[in-house]
Amino acid sequence: MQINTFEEYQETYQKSINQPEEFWAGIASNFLWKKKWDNVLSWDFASPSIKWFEGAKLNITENCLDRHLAEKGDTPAIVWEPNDPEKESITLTYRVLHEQVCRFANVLKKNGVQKGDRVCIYMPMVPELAVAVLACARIGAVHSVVFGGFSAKSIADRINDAACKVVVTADGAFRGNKQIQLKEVIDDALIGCPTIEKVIVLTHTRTPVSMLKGRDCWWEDEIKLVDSNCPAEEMNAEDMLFILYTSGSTGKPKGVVHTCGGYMVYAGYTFSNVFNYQPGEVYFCTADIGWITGHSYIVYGPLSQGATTLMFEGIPTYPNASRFWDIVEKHQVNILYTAPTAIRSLMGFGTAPVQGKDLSSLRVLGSVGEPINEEAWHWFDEEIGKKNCPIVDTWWQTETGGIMISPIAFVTPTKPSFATLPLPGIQPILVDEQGKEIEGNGVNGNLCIKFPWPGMLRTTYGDHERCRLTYFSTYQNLYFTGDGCLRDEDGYYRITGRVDDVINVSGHRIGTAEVENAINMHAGVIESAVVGYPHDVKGQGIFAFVIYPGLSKDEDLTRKDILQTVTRIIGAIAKPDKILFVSGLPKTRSGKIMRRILRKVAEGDTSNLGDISTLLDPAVVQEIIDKSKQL
Ligand code: 6R9
Repeated sequence: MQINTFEEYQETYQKSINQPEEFWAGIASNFLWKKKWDNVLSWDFASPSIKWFEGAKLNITENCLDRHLAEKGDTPAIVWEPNDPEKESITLTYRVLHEQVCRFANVLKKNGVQKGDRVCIYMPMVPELAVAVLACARIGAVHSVVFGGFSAKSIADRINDAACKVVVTADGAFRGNKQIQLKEVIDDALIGCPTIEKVIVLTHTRTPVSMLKGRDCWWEDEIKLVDSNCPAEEMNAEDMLFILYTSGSTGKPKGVVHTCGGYMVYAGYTFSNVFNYQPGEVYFCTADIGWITGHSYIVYGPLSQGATTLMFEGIPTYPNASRFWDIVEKHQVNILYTAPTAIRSLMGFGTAPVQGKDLSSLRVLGSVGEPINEEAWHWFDEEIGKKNCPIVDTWWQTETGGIMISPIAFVTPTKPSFATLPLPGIQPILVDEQGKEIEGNGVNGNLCIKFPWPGMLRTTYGDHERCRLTYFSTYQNLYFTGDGCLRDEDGYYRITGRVDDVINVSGHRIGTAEVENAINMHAGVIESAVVGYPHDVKGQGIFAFVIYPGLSKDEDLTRKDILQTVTRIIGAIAKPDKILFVSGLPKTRSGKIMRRILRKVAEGDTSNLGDISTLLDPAVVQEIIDKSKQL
């Protein structure tokens, strides 16, 4: 399944385009199926309706666990590194992980979870999070993991959207020198969640929590009451595997749906190839399982390939900026997959935290989540990879399920800040605003994909029309990514960032409308407009223009109040970096906010605002410019 030379890549790519069904059937035959498919692919982007490996039966956990037991039972599946470096790390072999997953799967069953039921998982980065995810998959329940940084309201919205039956959580989480009271947040969320019947709570931080009789139970107690034998549920290839919520240009996050067969094949194939994973190697992805990167490249991709995946509970700067490098040295990490925002933040500490650390085990480096700037690319290459490790700059999305455009380690010649070339099976196309294909090289356009791949989303939960409208209606017969893209003279792809109203803050997708809604909920706020602006560490920062009549002299306190409101409504990750109070917003005569102008102001570039004559009240622009200079 692994590609070893550039010529082989080119041949494989050609084949994957000319005979996609044959190609993917070949890849899929490397996995364990209970029954083979009747049909490799049927599709129609207009509906959209996408079906891969129809008729096939499988369980993804048999691919991630059972099939490795005979030869790799004693191989580490998960190595866990705690937040506190003084505490012991934990290793779960494939045998132990299998047993824990089966046990917890039985706990879910005992608590009423059946095939097809939705389970919300809100947990710290501990091995039990992976166990809970896999236990759902074991019994055919659909997991919906919610990142530990989201607020009670965000959790409630997600639980209600999917009508989840059970929540799996923990008392709390450690993050650097902070503690997050997860159970408390869940308790707040559940006030408005009538579908939840049971809450299973893992003991982790040992903070006191309230346990509601009849609803809440302890993970540790429950697993004692069940045995470790849990046959894997037979799933159809197109049965739902999980829902993961992500932000778009409208206010409400969407539940992206992935299915069992195609997702498994795609996550496994891309993991094995992009990182050139070799048996016995230690692979460390620094993402959180609350995001798609964690789903595909901490859990499903690596485990389906029998890899050793390292899970880290903490943050890169705790207890100091050497933490990642200490982990690499301690666990002899061979492959490190991280995000530009982490690289930039560590770069800020200079080279001292890297000095004296033995990074010689590293073989491949990876980047994901946002465009990586050249400076960060070179720092990663020189200081961490010692110019000896290929960097795979992997472009993909929650919706794509797995890596789409990326170098293949040791195969594709890399170029700083370029995601380079499409993986086999991926057919990117650049289009102009009208949807006309932009051919040739040295061109810019909106990035679309013109042919299905096994890992792509199938729908948005509970609202198929929204899936059609968001991804398949902008351009006919194309999947629209929402990203702008350059194809250079060599045919290499560089993702230039979102062309819609989505901001990418430290690799986290945040919809401007979502933040505006949250700000507008604050008493006193009449209206707001939110835009992204370049931020040295986060990639993009959040800039909010807020109309707040009757603002008292203490602007700063009001700013903090608004931040508090946003934290309550969405979570701390959506807090604006800058808030500017204004008396009006630049609107067109039809009432549309001209974000182009606000973006320029946020960037601090007000010299050329372009044509503002179509504005209802051009005078507000001058006021905004003057005020922004005082900020
Ligand atoms: C995997 C993930 C998706 C958006 C995507 C794009 C940006 C991700 C990138 C990248 C440039 C890369 N993005 N990887 N931009 N280069 N290597 O991040 O999924 O959270 O859904 O975000 O992130 O803008 O559209 P998700």
